[in-house]
Amino acid sequence: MMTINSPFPKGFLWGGATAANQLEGAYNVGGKGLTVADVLPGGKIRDSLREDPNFDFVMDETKYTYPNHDGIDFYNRYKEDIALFAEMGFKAYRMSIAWTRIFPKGDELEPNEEGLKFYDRVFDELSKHGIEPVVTLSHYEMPLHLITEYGGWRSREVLTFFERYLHAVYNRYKGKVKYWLTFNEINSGIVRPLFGLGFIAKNDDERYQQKFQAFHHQFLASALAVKLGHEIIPDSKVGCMIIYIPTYSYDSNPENVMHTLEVSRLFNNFCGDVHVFGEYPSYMNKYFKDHNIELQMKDGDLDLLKEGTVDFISFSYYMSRTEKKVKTSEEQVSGNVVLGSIKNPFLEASDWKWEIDPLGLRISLNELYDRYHLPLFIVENGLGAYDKVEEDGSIQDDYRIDYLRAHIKAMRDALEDGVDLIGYTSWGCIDLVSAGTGELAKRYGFIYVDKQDDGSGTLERKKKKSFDWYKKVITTNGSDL
Ligand code: BGP
Repeated sequence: MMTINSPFPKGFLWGGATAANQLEGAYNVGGKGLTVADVLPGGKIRDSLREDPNFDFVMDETKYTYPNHDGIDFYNRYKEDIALFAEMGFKAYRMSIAWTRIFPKGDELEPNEEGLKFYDRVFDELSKHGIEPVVTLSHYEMPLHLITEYGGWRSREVLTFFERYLHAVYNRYKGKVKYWLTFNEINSGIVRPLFGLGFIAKNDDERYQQKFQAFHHQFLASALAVKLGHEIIPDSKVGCMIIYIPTYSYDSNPENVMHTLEVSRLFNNFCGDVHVFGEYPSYMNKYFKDHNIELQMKDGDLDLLKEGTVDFISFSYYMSRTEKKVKTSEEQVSGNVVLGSIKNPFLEASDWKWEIDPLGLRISLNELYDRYHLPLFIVENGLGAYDKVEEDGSIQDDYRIDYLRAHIKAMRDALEDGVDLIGYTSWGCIDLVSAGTGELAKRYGFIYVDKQDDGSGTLERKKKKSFDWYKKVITTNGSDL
């Protein structure tokens, strides 16, 4: 083993990350209710639903079956999967609780015991292996009933139901879970309210007034999650979770630089600022005014935001983006399809046009730490790629190793810059269903799952080449990459 001193602190939380609706399967088992993810089709079209005016939240068994209903059957195979995580040496496992296993419709008075028991079993299994759970309270799903009956997070009533959910899980798991994350990639609602906020913005009223009202309710819910977390589990640490995408100006034209600042504030900073400072940032006043947004608040709302500021910042990092105030039509289509940003000539992109930028991770860590002075936790990072099983059964995913190595080096540099980074859980440590596209073919794992998008496959788990590599990284605490 290498003897080089590692810049990673002792106790650094190395591990992997997943989300309930992307791997558990068993979507209607154990009393579980339907969630937003259960009515999204699989296949490449999912992303295009973001603003589809014809999309409706209706369960149609003929359309919405594989893969999101079956996931990778973690519901039944969690012991085998956790044993593989333990073999890699995981110190932490980021996972989410499906709200609909605990409150199938969302507005019941009492939790579903069978759902609670499932996560008891998972947490006990993790504890057996000495793996610390890091639990997302809501990862891109909310009970479908709360969407169809109440309009998702636009309704203030949802806050009451979420509070009930918080009491149920905090009281049940208080001896088992210390690290909690509130809403997965909360700022994704800026561009994609479907997953997190529970609606599709089809007109300007929904795009501005209703969307930011929904955000306000989620901020209150997040603050409540921190406050109650500290009350019920005194040693708990509760963090927010944002997608961080460092945003570069296309050139030194001050018009483009100012535009870039505005894009970045809204996307990268707004949600984090509310979570850390417990108040709305002043730059949002102008945005609200320009878009005729008037938030409806109740007495005590602003106090709650102040009382529930987060203990740490967790974030996902996959790519950077490049902005220009006025884009040519060619630039509009050549860049990042999800974000509408333009192509960066210095960077290569993944098969899904996500621009690969390890230095961007170092930049992100520095920007976040300079701004917030709070511990940082990277809870998602990885390369979605098509993997091939060779004739001898091996999976030679050197491209994934290269991607992860470069990003871990960037973390090392950021630690040397003085950033306080407490952990790294790489995304999709075991292959799972893609959130953006609904496919299984976009794989991230160290562990291959034999399941294809047409439903074929045995679900057998196989170690990829990256499995042993990541194991070595963890054993040497990041000194041997
Ligand atoms: C994040 C989500 C995850 C995950 C990941 C990869 O946005 O929090 O749920 O899926 O991105 O994205 P995708 O699955 O679209 O490749």
